[in-house]
Amino acid sequence: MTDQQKAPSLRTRSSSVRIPGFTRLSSQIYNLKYALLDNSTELAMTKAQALQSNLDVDYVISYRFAKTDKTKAIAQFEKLCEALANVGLQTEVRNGDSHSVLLFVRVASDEHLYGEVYRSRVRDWIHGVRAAAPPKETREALESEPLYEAERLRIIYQLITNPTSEGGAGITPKEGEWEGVESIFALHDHAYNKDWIKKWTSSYFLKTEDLDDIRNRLGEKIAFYFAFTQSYFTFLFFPAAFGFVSWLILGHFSPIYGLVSAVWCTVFTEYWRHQETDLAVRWGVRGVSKIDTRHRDFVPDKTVTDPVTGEKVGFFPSSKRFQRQLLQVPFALTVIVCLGTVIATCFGIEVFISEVYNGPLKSVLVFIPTGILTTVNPILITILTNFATKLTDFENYDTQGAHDRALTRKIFVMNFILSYLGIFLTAFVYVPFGTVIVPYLDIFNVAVRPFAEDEKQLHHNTSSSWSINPDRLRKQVIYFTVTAQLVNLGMELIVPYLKRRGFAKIKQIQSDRAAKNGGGAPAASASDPPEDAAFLDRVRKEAELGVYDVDSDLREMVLQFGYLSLFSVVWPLTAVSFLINDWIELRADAMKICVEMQRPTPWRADTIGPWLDSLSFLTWLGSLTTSALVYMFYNTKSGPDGNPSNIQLWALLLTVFFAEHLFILLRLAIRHVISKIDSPGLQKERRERFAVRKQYFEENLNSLKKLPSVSQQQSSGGAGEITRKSLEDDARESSLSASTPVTRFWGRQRGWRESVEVARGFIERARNETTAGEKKEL
Ligand SMILES: [Ca+2]
Repeated sequence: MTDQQKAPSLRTRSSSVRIPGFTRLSSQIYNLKYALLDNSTELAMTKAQALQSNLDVDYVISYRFAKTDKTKAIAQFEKLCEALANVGLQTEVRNGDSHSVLLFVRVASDEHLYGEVYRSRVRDWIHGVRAAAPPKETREALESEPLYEAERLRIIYQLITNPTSEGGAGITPKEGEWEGVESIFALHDHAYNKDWIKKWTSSYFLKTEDLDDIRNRLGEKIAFYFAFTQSYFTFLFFPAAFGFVSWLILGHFSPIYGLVSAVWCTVFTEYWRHQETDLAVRWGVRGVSKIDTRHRDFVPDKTVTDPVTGEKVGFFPSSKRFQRQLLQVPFALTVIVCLGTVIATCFGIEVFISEVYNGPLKSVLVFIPTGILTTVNPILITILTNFATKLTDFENYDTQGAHDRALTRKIFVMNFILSYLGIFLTAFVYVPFGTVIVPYLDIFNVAVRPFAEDEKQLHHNTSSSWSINPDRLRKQVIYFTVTAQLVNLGMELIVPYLKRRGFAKIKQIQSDRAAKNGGGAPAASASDPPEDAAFLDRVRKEAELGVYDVDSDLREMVLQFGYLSLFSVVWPLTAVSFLINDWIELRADAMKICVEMQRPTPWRADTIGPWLDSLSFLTWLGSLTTSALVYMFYNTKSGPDGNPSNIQLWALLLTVFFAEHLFILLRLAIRHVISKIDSPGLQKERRERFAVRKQYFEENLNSLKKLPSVSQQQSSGGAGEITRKSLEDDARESSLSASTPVTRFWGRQRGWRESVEVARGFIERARNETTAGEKKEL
């Protein structure tokens, strides 16, 4: 049986693996969630119909005028419709909720769309995203490579939002003159969504075809998120199994587990790097991240002529940008100081209350730090994120890609501190220096003084009898890897729902106020044509939904990976928890996109971007923390006793240094091995490039074929018997006629046949001499 024969039978077997009972449950959840979204009292039949069809609508533009002057709003809306009509879009208007208008947009003619598609594909070809130029005939191009839904929606979205200089309508939602344009969104395909959720919740594994489906519907950027999470999930099986065995046999802080975990993290990171390329080729997007779209808020210093293209372009000196980028250092310090102070203070209070303080209300007071963290941190993060956005704008990047990368890096720094600082404090401050520091925590007396009945309770067991709690580190890791993950998952599904309700309320108040000023407005649905009522009701609800941000989901996964690479040696079951969590996470995120968010605009991507760098960084840092943790805790079965003299600083540094170098060697080796793996995507790329080369080669050779080739000339020109006699005649002849030494030298033999003939003469003569010599010797 060949491999090809085997493949289909394997596929049918794996797809028949279904989770009993789960399919029904999942579709019930979907219906329930949708019912929450939809609280109208219309007949179920019409509602079902409204969910089935999008009536050919490509995009909906929500235009809000609650805060603008009426005549100004009308003038601006007229401008909006005109701009859209100019780029070949047909418009249709309906009444929206609370002082808004819904503008439905679709492409006026297929011919117009095909033109745009062709333009987009040619642009890709010029940028090297596709190997071959698309066929000149658009019909032919679309037949050989049909338009997929995400491509169609992306091209129309770009038609609406691209600047007029690039052939778009130049609509910038919520910005500048288009402030009234609240959102531009496509309508959900509910039939597909329902199938999607049903399919995913009923199968254990996602296949590449499932990811292709996401790519076709929601675009490559979102597909990359799901592909990454699925890859990570599949990889988790090994550390989960190994972690479980190691938890049973090896215990905590096992150097063997630490080593295996470091190898695994490296293999995963490098494998993903490889797979990313493979998927990018499979989806035909390799190189799209290199197509630079101009950053909208870029402010050039001056205009210069590009030495390469000869075009006039805005220029901002990179030395000046570098000076501005230096502000990242004080920014990072500010982040560390702000977040670090809050986290360290809460940490101190927590240690003090749970381990030093022994007065009344202890069980309640231990929640003080959690309270502070959950209230202060979100506020701090909002402020710092604003700061990061302003700083990135100030750095003035000329391309959108560079801007996004710079912002992501800053956000990663913030999240890094938020996620890991607590555990770092326990492992590297509390444990080694606990006995030195804890007595100073008496300053937190102030916090609990009102509750204490006498002085003794405040200093119950400091310094003399106090010893560190060996279980604290493990408990903390378990908290972050189990409890916090579950809380995150819940928040992800609940927060958008609450947010939606909150915004609906605010808008209601806003329009109520407007109504008071300008007289009572009728309900939005009052002017609906009866046959569209259910559909419009549904569109109004989708208009209220949030905008999906795939980066926040990616960030969540990368930070989760961080716990595994940095601290899983503390608690080897970490991967088991993540394995379960991520199976649900993948489905919950799909559900979130379908129900809680507007249909995302399908953007392209060929990588998970700067998050890949974060992944590499966390893997590298993991080799440091794991070796340090193993060194500090391995010998003490019950945990360290907290005496700093037990930990030799030089030995710790040596261990870390050695482990880090070992890690770098290991990574080089793994990267080398993985780069040798061939994959269908890479084969496809090579095949395409070969086909292109062959095509050009043949096209150019066709013109050459008219000329006779050198060998033909010789065989036809040099006809006739070649004898030594004729050669000698020729040589004599040429020596007479040729004038320069060079032409005489090269004129002795014509063509390779004559060279062979002359050489044969030499060789034969030589053999005769040697045989003669041999005879003499005998
Ligand atoms: Ca998520």
